[in-house]
Amino acid sequence: MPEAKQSSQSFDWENQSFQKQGFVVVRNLIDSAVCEAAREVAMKALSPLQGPVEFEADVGYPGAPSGRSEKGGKTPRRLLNAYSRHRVFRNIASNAGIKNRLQGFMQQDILLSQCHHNCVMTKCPGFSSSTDWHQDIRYWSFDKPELISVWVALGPENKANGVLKLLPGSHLLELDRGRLDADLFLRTDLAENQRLLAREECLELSMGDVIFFHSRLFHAAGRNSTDEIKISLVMTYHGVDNHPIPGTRSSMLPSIAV
Ligand SMILES: O=C(O)CCC(=O)C(=O)O
Repeated sequence: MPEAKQSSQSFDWENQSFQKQGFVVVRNLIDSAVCEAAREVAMKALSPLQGPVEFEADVGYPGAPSGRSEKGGKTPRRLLNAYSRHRVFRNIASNAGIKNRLQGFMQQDILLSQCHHNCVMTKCPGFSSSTDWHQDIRYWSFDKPELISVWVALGPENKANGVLKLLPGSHLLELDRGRLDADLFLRTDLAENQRLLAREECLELSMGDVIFFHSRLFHAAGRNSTDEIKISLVMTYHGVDNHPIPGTRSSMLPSIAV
């Protein structure tokens, strides 16, 4: 089969899978040399620590130190503003393999949000937290809840170091408010939610693998129980026709045509 035909068929398959499951994993999409370079930039930004940074202690998730002055309280959770930090991150953000897929999934031209994700997740040994089941859209404000996050593994990701877990198809669910807790995490004490959680998929990743996931897809992640940091670049995109609501956190910085 000619290569062009084969790749358009695999794009169709990815598109169908994304619409149905709310996510797609593309293996080995980013060159390992590019990933190594991005990882090195991230490691340099961690020591000495270059802001802006979100600390584990700031979010208070399970396992996080209780304050910045506590033991481990200066453990970074993410390096913020990845897009403006370094060209290696900008190059990945505008990678053709990422952009073409996003345009296919959204059926329109896309913009990168500087307000959401746009970060390097740095899941550190020792004091990292776990993140309970949530939809990213819960604190975001756009005309439509149609955004896609792109998670680029800059090293191995597995159960031991806190890989992402996803609930396939959950981007299509309309759940009653009572199924979520005060902070809009999925309540795990409810039988109907436990049935949903039985669908959990945990996707082990290698350097250069990319997950595309819908902003309404429920996802969670564990702690890093290894001695090695886990580093991932995470970017969020929306269609050019889907605008942030003026005056909200989602509109604080302009989105970028990549
Ligand atoms: O790596 C994690 O703890 C999960 C991060 C996450 O789901 C998020 O920031 O939305």
